Amino acid sequence: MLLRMLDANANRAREALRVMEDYTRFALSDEVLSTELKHIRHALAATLTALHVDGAMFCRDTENDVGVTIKTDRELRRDSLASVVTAAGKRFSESLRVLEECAKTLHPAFATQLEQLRYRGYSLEKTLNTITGGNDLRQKFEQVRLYVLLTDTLCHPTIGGGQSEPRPSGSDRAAMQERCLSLPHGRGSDCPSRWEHVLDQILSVTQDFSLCIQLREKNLADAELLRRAKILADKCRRHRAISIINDRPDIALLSHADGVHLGQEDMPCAEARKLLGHGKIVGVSTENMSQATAALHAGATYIAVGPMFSTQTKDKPRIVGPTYAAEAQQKIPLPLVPIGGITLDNLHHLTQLGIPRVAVCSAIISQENPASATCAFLEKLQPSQSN
Ligand code: TZP
Ligand code: MG
Repeated sequence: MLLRMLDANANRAREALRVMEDYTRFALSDEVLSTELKHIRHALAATLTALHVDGAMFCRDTENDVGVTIKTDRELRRDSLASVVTAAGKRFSESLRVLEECAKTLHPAFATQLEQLRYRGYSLEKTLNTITGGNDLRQKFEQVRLYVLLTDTLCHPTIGGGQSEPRPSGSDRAAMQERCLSLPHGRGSDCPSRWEHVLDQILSVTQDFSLCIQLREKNLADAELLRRAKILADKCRRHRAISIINDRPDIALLSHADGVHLGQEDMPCAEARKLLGHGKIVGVSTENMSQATAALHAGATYIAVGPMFSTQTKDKPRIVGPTYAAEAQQKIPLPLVPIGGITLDNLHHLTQLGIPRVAVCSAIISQENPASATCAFLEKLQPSQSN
């Protein structure tokens, strides 16, 4: 009886390890995790051999096993590869616990070794859960249709202080103006500045994960950048939009934003991934297929491809155009974000390639009415599959 329990649980543990190892190796290409799983597999094999579990196979009686036909609905259905891995993690710790308890009656020293392996399995299970959580973020990013780059100085000058914005009334308004004037540049933390008004307008349009907002500020002091990043992350979270911080993984982490966007000269994607883990979005700017392929292998969540058209927003002499977007769309299995000079008038060059999302800066934030510009873009972009 004991031998049959040992045999069945040794098989369960080995199979569960194989599932996790193959997932980390083939789906994640994660060398560190797949190596750790391989080590656990070898250590388990050594302990089982020492316990003579291999010989327990001769007591196997599958034909008369009453458990073979007992299956629950849950066991027969897995929603995704991630849930297959989650189930494998649980199966591993359960089977190790049974092996450990059985080993106590045979050789208590081996029970301790199995206990250690069970603990290693727990931390791997936790890591894998974080990673599969990261895959959820990727799925969330796939719903994005409009990616807006937000820079205060590029916002329309009338916003937040001009005639087009509703202003606070009466004594509230006077008090707020006084506070604003007493602070450097007339703006303070309790006095929303232009970028914040624009953000509010854009976010007011929809709450269905079709928006992603990137905070793109190149010349701010770190403290101010972090303050704005926290505001952005918080507002996006409340409006079910994705928040991204340009250039700075540290600020993305501290502000609890959803991720970071990196250019070719910024921190390399694989290093940022080490810092942020698998639970954050990492986007990478690319302008050719070799950069796109490198970003894929370095663990990017999405790639930006551009510039598509001529742009005043960034000094980019070489326009790569929709031809590059089409090739990347065909060959790179990541969400793609065309960027650079995209307007309502040239958007069709990208949508006709079947690309469902674009990144836009001036065509939204430099408009007098960013909310209606956002609506106009969203109307022309194909709706998310999951909606
Ligand atoms: N990277 C490539 S083009 C670009 C960036 C940040 C600027 C996009 O701005 P716009 O105003 O939509 O052309
Ligand atoms: Mg950058």
